Amino acid sequence: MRHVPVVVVGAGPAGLLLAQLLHAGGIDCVVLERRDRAYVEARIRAGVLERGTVELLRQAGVGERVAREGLVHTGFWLSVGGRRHHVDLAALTGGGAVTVYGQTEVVKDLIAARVALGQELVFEAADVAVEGFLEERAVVRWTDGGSPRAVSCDFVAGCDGFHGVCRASIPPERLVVRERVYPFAWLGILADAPPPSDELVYVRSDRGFALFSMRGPNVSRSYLQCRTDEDIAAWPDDRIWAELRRRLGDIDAALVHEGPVREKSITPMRSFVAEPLRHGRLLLAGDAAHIVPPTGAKGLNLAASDVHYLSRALLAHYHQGRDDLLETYSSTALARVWKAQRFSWWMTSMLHLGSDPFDDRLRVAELEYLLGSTAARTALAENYVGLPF
Ligand code: RFL
Ligand code: PHB
Repeated sequence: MRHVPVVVVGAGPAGLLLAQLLHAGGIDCVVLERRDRAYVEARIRAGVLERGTVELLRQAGVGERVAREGLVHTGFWLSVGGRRHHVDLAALTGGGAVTVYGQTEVVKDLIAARVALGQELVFEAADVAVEGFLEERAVVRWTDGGSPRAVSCDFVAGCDGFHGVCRASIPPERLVVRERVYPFAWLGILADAPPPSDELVYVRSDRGFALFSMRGPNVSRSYLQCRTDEDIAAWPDDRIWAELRRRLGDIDAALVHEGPVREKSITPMRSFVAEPLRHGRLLLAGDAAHIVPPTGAKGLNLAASDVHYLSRALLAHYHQGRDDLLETYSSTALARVWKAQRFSWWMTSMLHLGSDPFDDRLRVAELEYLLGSTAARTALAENYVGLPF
């Protein structure tokens, strides 16, 4: 059986970025992806990159397009009860900013780079199975166009997202799972229309949360808080635009520009962490190990910070014969994951409308405090631009 140093399961941002960083460090790997290339490149998800994530893309050799086309945002808006308040990220964090650049573009850049390097990337790898990761050698099996395939490896990187096979292969008694499922969801649209502002607008209104984001000066990405069992068929485009305007309030409603809706979907909201991230030769990274609700824009950035710690640990193993970073990978990555969990939970609770009147009134007080306190806004800004890796 062929032996490779590392098998990466999943060609999302975590798996592709890890493969690229390992290649830059002279370590070969095989990347196995269940879907086809077109599907992976078209999946619309995150849009806000922390500085550390942009820097990691640069280190991985794919920093050029994001530097050219990414929109640097030095602030965002909080709209509360119809009035907008500015959060000046740069002033509050001594020059901090985020970059608005679609996850789709990140994935396209990473796939193009791997293909250009002639490195192994298997799309439509079916029935991936991960075995022997607590033994001398791990073995990964899959089927490729109906033919069975297998490789042995030193390490398996489980980067196959929340519904992947890697976490599911770990005996449940070895995992500690902590989870919160929220009683609301997001209805998201991507439309060919300019966003209402050149910065993101997070809205708390008495009709629920809304978010106005973008993928470029003429492409808006907007979200509405909705029920978890919402029927998307009950939301024709006109109803969505009208609701977005209502949540933004009378003063700003006219800023909402309508345009052809290219994508429409409903996203459930969940906080989830499965610990530890290492099980012998199997190392989990990104959504395979943890999920945050999207309100804090942290999911993709956590995938990037996990991969930073993991690539560093694997390269130290191969080049310096040291395993201390592999041994501490889980605790190091999780320390940052839990801080982002706290922030994402806090942003989500503060901005969404709940069902408990007391809790809802507390959230309004929290927002009023935030708007009136530079200290509180500094804590928000520091977390939003991203804690150091
Ligand atoms: P992914 O992207 O889910 O990739 C996993 C890959 O593994 C493949 N796979 C398998 N391959 C082989 N065999 C199997 N058995 C497999 N099972 C699965 C899948 O096909 C897929 O290609 O996980 P990864 O790489 O960890 O990346 C995580 C991010 O995708 C995710 O955290 C973010 O999208 C979350 N997120 C956001 N994060 C941010 O940092 N900023 C944001 O602004 C932001 N906004 C969002 C978001 C997620 C959203 N949704 C749809 C949940 C907005 C939304 C609406
Ligand atoms: C997005 O542009 O998709 C986006 C932006 C900010 C968030 C979540 C999603 O907090």
